[in-house]
Amino acid sequence: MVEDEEEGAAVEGAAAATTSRYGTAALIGRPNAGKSTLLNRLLAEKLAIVSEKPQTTRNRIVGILTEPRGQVVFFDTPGIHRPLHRMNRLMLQEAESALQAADVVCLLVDAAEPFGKGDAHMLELMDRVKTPRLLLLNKIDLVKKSRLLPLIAQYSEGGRFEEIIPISASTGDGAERVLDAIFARLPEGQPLYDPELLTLHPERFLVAERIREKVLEQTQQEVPFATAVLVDRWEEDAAKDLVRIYASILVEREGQKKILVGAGGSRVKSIGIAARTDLEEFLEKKVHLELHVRVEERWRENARILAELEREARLGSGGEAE
Ligand SMILES: Nc1nc2c(ncn2[C@@H]2O[C@H](COP(=O)(O)OP(=O)(O)O)[C@@H](O)[C@H]2O)c(=O)[nH]1
Ligand SMILES: [Mg+2]
Repeated sequence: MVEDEEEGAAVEGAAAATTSRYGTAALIGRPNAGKSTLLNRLLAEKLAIVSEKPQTTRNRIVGILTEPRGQVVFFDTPGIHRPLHRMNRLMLQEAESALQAADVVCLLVDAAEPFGKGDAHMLELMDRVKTPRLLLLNKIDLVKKSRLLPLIAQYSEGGRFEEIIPISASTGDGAERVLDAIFARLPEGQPLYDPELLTLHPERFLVAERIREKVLEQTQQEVPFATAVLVDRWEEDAAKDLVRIYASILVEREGQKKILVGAGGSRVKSIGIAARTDLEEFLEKKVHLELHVRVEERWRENARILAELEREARLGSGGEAE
């Protein structure tokens, strides 16, 4: 990681008034608990893609929050689940390494769902973590207050959690308390990153993710899980203030390709329109988007393709792809 002299000085100046804290916080939990929704809420920016389908997040997503009191680097992680493919095993590694690296661990639980085996497994995992742990009971907008109290009592047993905070990542309820609880547990230190920096991922990864989000929105059953997006080409046309993006949507079988393309190309066209609208807002310029659906048999087991996807997501110093 490169440190920039001038930026470092600016950060110090801004933070001189109060004690500054710096550290990392991991968002951990089962698929669909609301980790990515919370990350976006805390950053007040849509960084991680969100969907009602489980296993939407496949990589560790880094989001940076800078306030006068300091800087938190968040790790949003893939949900902890039973891995069926090589890809899913890599997803679990991403979650576990975030768990080990963090200064504070936040376990998110969907409070609207009954406690199950998966939740018991999460608690076992928490028992192996040495860092301060917070429990965030999410989706309280869907839960009656009378149901919340027994849940809090249940999770208090064992004394694993330093705080139990009911939240709604969707409405923002409880978000300030979460930040207070995290900052209180971070070591003192100077922020490492430019306060303007939101993430360390290359822009083309964030773009591929947003395209994938539209695929998730517009497909059902096994198709979302069998899909990956790769940006093949990215051409800036400065004269027209336009960017041309050519991306491939990978599927595993011809049948899935047929579904994704749709009758007369209607579905991929509709995905393309939704993605272009979103990307124009995100990149703040006109976007020309071309999507190409490609069959890559068993790509979720294919080390070469997984490595390529991993490379795309790789953390840089932010901004452009290297
Ligand atoms: N009602 C409600 N829905 C939520 C809340 N947080 C997340 N969701 C929804 O739950 C689903 C999964 O959210 P996501 O952030 O992708 O979960 P993740 O897999 O843990 O990252 C999405 O449909 C979200 O809109 C919440 O606080 N309240
Ligand atoms: Mg997620």
